[in-house]
Amino acid sequence: MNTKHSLENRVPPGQHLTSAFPVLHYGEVPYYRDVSSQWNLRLFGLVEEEAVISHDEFMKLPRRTYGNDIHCVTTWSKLDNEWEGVAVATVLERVKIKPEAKYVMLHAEHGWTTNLPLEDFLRDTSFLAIKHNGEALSPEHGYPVRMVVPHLYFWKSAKWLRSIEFRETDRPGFWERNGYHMYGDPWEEQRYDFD
Ligand SMILES: Nc1nc2c(c(=O)[nH]1)N[C@H]1C(S)=C(S)[C@@H](COP(=O)(O)O)O[C@H]1N2
Ligand SMILES: [Mo]
Repeated sequence: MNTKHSLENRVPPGQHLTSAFPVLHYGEVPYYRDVSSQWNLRLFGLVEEEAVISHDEFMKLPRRTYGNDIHCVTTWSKLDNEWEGVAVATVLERVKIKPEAKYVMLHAEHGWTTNLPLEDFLRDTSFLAIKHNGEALSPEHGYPVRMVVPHLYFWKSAKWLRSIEFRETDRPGFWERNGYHMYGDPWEEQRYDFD
């Protein structure tokens, strides 16, 4: 197999490659003066008992390394990212999810949200990132913790993640209310969902 062919298998339709790491978001980058008192992660909604994981606790959770490709709906893709982060399964050891839960809403700092099916959140390629390419996430890329869901367009990968809500029904998050697709599969070019 030549390189061109194998690259085509990694670059979804309508995407082009970049080696840069563009910064894209709505609103202001949060800067934490004292991250251990200002950041925690809350798990709520359809769980037996809500949980809050403090920054100090989160940083002590076992980590894994992940390698993946990311695809932004604005048509750039960046291959071969190396990340360090915490598995979704590790975070979920803190709560018991009720059987009615079918969707997740990710809530970021300043009220930004994005929605996805629970089963996509639970994939073992989805994780909560702390480092990218060997360095702690920069404030612009989501410090201290961002979600990474590499099989969906990158807008589902909430930066500055603050809480995870388990829901029975799907509800549009921030960009989804503004015309982005409810699911966002890059291989199906599920970019926008205007009428
Ligand atoms: N909290 C938050 N997370 C966000 C966004 C945002 O506006 N706020 N934008 C999303 C979009 S549209 C993209 S493409 C990626 C960009 O991540 P990057 O800036 O690290 O490349 O973050 C996603 N996560
Ligand atoms: Mo995006």
